[in-house]
Amino acid sequence: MLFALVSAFITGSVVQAVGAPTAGRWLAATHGVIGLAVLVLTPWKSRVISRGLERRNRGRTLSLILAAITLIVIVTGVVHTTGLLSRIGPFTVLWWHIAAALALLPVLGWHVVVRNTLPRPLDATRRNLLRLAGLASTGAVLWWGADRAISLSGLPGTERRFTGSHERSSFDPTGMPVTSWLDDTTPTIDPSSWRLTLSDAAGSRSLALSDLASFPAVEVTADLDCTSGWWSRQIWEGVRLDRLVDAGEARSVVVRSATGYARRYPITDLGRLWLATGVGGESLSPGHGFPVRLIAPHRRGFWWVKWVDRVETSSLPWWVQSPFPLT
Ligand code: HEM
Ligand code: HEM
Ligand SMILES: Nc1nc2c(c(=O)[nH]1)N[C@H]1C(S)=C(S)[C@@H](COP(=O)(O)O)O[C@H]1N2
Ligand SMILES: [Mo]
Repeated sequence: MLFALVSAFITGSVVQAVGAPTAGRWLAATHGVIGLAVLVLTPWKSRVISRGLERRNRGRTLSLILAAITLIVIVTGVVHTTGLLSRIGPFTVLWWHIAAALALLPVLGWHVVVRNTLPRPLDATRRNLLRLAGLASTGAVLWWGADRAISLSGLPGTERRFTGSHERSSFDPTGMPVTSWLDDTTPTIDPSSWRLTLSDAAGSRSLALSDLASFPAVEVTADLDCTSGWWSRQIWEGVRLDRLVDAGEARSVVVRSATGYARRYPITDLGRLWLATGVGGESLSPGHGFPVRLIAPHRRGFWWVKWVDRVETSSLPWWVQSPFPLT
């Protein structure tokens, strides 16, 4: 169970980090299979639980809280997948799923330590490996059944993207949710005083909006896929970064927001990143990044930096950053 929960946590996080269709589809399915395998273990676990409850172990309440959190994680996972419900209170169902999974980790750690059952090397016997295979296939059957049930009943989840996200307001930018990663709020930016600072092999310079407008802009149809569980396809208008940036010997490029939010990309991405000033034929709305935001079609939403005011190349590799933003 420990193994299943930890693997579920890891695969869930990796699904959120990855933006590539082939890997993504398999990852999401694997995550679902592992998550449902936790359910398969309940009959065995329920015996351990009743024994533990009879013994009146100290710290029982926290174990029961652990059980409640686990249930929430699995139920929100399945509900998100069906697409039946998009939000609970202020947050999306997937947001609750992730929050509950994050809360689960420390409580699970405590439980395993207090009940003194850390995994032993002895546990990797042939018999247990066979059991593991049985568990994985039962999880897979459940996942497949859930997936078939969702399609057959025509639930919204049938249409979900390979990341598990549900479609929202495509080709209607005004209906597209305004989202921030954690705590960013929409800044008020005066377009006449806004400047883009570029720092690269050609030195440092600053562009006004009118300067940016003199670069060739193109339309890019791209899917913004937020890790809170929705995606939206829009026609963006912007300047490709390799038209603005002189890569030189740099290994990465950092795109910064006026709010301080920033991401670092491999330098080879310059040809597939755009600085957008418009969407759906209009300029960006403040919430969606006015005056300029990044379009990163092959990446998850948190890479689409809004309110960009600085782009700089760097000699560091792109992975010198937290895998997920910290603000
Ligand atoms: C999310 C997963 C889990 C839940 C919801 C859960 C829940 C519980 C509950 C409610 C009890 C009975 C009350 C108590 O003794 O505290 C219990 C007992 C116990 N659990 Fe867990 N548990 C989980 C995972 C694990 C894991 C991963 C291990 C070991 C690696 C483990 C080992 C034990 C042991 C040894 C007992 C005591 C049994 C006894 O006294 O005979 N549990 N668990
Ligand atoms: C203990 C940890 C976790 C468990 C037990 C778990 C379990 C589940 C389950 C049962 C599903 C539904 C699968 C289905 O109905 O086909 C699911 C879906 C999902 N979970 Fe988790 N999860 C965990 C952690 C996470 C984390 C940490 C993330 C992200 C950071 C995450 C992201 C997702 C996503 C994106 C889906 C939708 C996949 C799809 O629609 O195909 N999960 N999870
Ligand atoms: N500056 C800044 N840019 C940001 C974010 C943020 O919090 N701050 N959130 C990102 C996330 S998580 C997503 S999904 C998209 C959402 O874009 P939207 O609000 O235009 O839908 O913006 C990204 N860009
Ligand atoms: Mo997001």
